[in-house]
Amino acid sequence: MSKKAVSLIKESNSFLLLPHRSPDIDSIASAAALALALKRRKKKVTISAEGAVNGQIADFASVFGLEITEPDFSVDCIIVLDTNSPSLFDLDSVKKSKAKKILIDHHSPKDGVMKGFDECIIDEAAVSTTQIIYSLLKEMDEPLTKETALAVCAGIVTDSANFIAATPEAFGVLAESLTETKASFQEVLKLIAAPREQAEKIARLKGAQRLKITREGGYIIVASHVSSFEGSVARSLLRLGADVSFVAAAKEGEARISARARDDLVKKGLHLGRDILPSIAELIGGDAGGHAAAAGANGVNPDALDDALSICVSKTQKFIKTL
Ligand SMILES: [Mn+2]
Repeated sequence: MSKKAVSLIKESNSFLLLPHRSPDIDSIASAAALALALKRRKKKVTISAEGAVNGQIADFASVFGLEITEPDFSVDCIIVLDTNSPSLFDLDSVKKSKAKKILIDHHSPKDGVMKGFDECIIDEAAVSTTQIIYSLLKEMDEPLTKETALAVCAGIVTDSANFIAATPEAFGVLAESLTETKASFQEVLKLIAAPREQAEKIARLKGAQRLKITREGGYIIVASHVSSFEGSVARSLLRLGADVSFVAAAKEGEARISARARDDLVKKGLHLGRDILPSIAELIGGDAGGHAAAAGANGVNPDALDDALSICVSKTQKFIKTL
């Protein structure tokens, strides 16, 4: 863990915490755990994020007495959380700010983006960014509170896809957090339970209806398209039986692809965020990144999505042929 990051944090009095665009539980929980610790130290903290903040995420923040507001870049220190993709936060404003800049993330790093930061704490082995925050708070000698524990655990449960991608270290952090603060796991589950909206259920069903199936070497690769909830749809397609799924979502001037892969292919070396999705980033006019088993791409060219899906599928076939 970075000593320099800890001293940058200790020296600063005002903070802007930036979870990524349309924040998920891990990024808002990371911001929450850090914000609570900083506030205990009487520091001024604002949390801000690009794009829409859904009701579940706003509710999550409000449980901790926090709010997602307009960004104030004229602070002592800016901390970007859970992303190093320039399309997922306002990199230009971060760069222009005179603040000290810290990046905390568990996705595969992008050198170009990291150059803009004074310190980067990147741990790809961490299941969630909250797992990194847990270590950081320890290094800051910050006592673990029940609220912090709940936020840390929420990030671990959601980003490990309910423990499918969990590690012994993540289980360790979970057990330690709950034991030490006498928080219960049911409280964590209550915090992250989201009644699935009708729109998401429809997206999942339409995603399944529009499937294109490709078989390669005993594996099943699927591609589909919806108008939103592409991550949820990509996940649900693995549960239906696919080994790898690519789901595109097109809006006017906006193109997104979400991809998921089963663990056995990942163990054999498939890395969606590093080897598959970056190959279509330019085509859709944006960038791509993520983990081996879960990755995404964002761009501005929805007309290219069909071609992009085909490329993703054929790249995956190529990988399977090497096995
Ligand atoms: Mn995350």
